[in-house]
Amino acid sequence: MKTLWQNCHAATMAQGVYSIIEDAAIVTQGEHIQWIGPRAELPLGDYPAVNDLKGAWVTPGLIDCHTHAVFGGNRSGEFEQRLQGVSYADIAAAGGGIASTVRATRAASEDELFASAAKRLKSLMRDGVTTVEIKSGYGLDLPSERKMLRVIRRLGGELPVSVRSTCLAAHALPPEYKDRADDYIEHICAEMLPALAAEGLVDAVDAFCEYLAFSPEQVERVFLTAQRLGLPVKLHAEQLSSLHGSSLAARYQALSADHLEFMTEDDAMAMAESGTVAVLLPGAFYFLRETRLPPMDALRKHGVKIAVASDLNPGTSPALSLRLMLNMACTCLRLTPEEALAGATIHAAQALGMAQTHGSLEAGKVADFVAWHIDRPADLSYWLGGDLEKRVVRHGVEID
Ligand code: DI6
Ligand code: FE
Repeated sequence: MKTLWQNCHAATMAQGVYSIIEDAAIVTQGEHIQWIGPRAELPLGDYPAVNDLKGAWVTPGLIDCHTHAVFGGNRSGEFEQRLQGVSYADIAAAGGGIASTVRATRAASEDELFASAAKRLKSLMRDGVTTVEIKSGYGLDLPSERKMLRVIRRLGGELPVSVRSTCLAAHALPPEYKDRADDYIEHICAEMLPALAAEGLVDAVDAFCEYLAFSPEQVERVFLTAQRLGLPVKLHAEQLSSLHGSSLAARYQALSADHLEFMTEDDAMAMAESGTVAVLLPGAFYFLRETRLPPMDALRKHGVKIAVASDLNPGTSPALSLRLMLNMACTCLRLTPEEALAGATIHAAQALGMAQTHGSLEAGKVADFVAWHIDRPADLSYWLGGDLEKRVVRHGVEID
C-alpha cells in the first residue's frame, strides 16, 4: 500500500551525512521508502493514504548497535559497593561482576530471560529505537549461550523491532575453565561457534579484548573461526587499557570496535583503512566514572565513522534510553548533536552491516523512521531522558 507522509522536516543522513530537507514529503510503498524529497517536488499521483505529521522532524529510526540486553538478575548491589570505593576490577576478582550475572543467567529459564529483556527493549523502543543489536556472553557454555541467543531471536520475532544477534562467548572466563583461558578459547572455536552458527543463531561474533578478559592472540583465534564460518566480527577493545585490539579488529575487517578510550592514533588509522566503525559507549564511560576520553580528534582526522550505543548491561551501563546516551556522548565525549544523531542512525547501521538497507531516509531503504515533535534535531541530544512526543514507523507501518 502506497502511503504519503507530509507536513514535516527530515534529517535524512542520506549518503551517510547529516542533511536536512525542510517541508519534506515521504512516500512509502509496503516496507520501503519509495520517494523522499521536498514536498514541492512530490511526484504527482494517487496517494491512497495520507498522513499529516503536523510539522514534526523525521529522522531514521534509532539504532542501538551495542547492547547486552538479555541477562539474569541485576547488579545494583555492586553499584552500591562501587560507591563505597570498591573498584570494578576488585569486584570482578572477588567473584562478582560478569561472573555474578553468568550465575543468574544460567539459572534463569528462557521465558524468564525473555520477559525481563522484553521490558528493557520496550524501554529503548519508547525512545524511537527500531533496530537493536543484542549480545550473548553471560552463558559462557554451549547450552547457556544457546539459550541467550534463542531469546535474542525470539525478541526480534515477537516485538516490533529488528534484532541482530551477536555471539560474545569470549566475554569472560567461565568458572569451569579457571586458569585455562586457552582451553576455553579452543572450546569456543571447536564446539560453540560452529554449533551456534549452524543453528542460525549468530549474525556476528564479538569478544572482550582486555587484560581482565582475553588477549589479542586469543581473540585472533576467535576471529579466524568466525572468518571460516563466514561471520563478521566486532570487538570490545581499549576500554580499560591499550592492547591494540582495535587494530586487530581492523585487520579482520571488523564491522566495529567498541569502547576505545585507550586507543591510539595508529589504531584510528587502521580502523579508517578497513572501514571499521568506532562505537562509543558513553553510558559505561559515565557509570564507571572514566576520565580518559576516546581520541576524538584522531577519529575525526582519519575519518573513522563514529557510532553511539547504550551498552545496556547490568554491570557497567544499566542504560534504558539511547537518547540519554546521545546527550552523554555530547556532554562527556564532546560529540556534536549532528555526530551523535549520525552515531545512532547511519553509522550504527554500518556497525551492524546494515547500512545498505537501514540508518538513513533514502529511496529504496526500509521505511523505519520517527516523526518527533521537537523544535530542532539537536533536541534529541538535548533533553535528558523523558518521553518525547513522537510517532514511530517501522517497515512502513506505524507502531505505538
Ligand atoms: N564491557 C562492558 O562494559 C561490559 N562487557 C564488556 O565487555 C560489562 C559487562 C558486565 O559488567 O556485566
Ligand atoms: Fe559491551
